[in-house]
Amino acid sequence: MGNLRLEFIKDGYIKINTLLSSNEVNNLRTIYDELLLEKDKTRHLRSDLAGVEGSESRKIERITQIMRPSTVIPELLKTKAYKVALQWAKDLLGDDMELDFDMMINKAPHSKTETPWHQDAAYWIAMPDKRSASCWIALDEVYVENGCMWFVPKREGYAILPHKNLPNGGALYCDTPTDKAESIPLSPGGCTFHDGYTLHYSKGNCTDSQRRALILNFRPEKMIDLEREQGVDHLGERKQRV
Ligand SMILES: O=C(O)CCC(=O)C(=O)O
Repeated sequence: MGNLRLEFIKDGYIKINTLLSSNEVNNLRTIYDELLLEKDKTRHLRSDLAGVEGSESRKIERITQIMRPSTVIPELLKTKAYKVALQWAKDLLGDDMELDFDMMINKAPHSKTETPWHQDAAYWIAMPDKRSASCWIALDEVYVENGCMWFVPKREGYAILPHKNLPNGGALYCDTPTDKAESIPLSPGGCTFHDGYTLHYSKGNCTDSQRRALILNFRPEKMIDLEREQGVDHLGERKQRV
């Protein structure tokens, strides 16, 4: 752990080959697929990070994002993923780390749409304590061609680069040199942790299967309180930092 902690602090991300067993992954996949199909119950939490093309009623989701899935299926909170990832967050950044929000990001087969380069902090309110850890758990084998994560090792501390919105309600992105970027393929049940200031990205899914990721975001308890006081609960579409 010592080395991984130092690596996380230095580079802003780490890879963990096995966070979950195949049984745990299978359990999560069942819940995940149920939520993807549950369009009514997840409507208020759901958006397409690729932006919407055509009319709302005819839209085909390319990058489905469902915020706070555990508010729809609370059983998620009891799964091993949430417990083990929380312990990792505490070990990496301190015992006051807690779950701020969970989310699902699914790339549909042949959706061929990248998640653009961004820093998560561009979506968040300004916080005096900047510690954060986002655990990105692969529920499928992930590799470059179906959209595994890429990171640029963090060197600039806590700077947030200027971000813009993709058209039609899509994700935030920033233009930045990415020649030092590293792709992180994972087996199901493997994960990465990145902090909110680390640039990351994924290519489009060019394969016949979906690319399912469950993402758990941790930050200090006091900063979660600050967010909630300011009305930030991560329900619904991601909003831009103001
Ligand atoms: O799953 C992806 O493609 C992107 C994930 C992401 O941007 C995040 O976890 O912050």
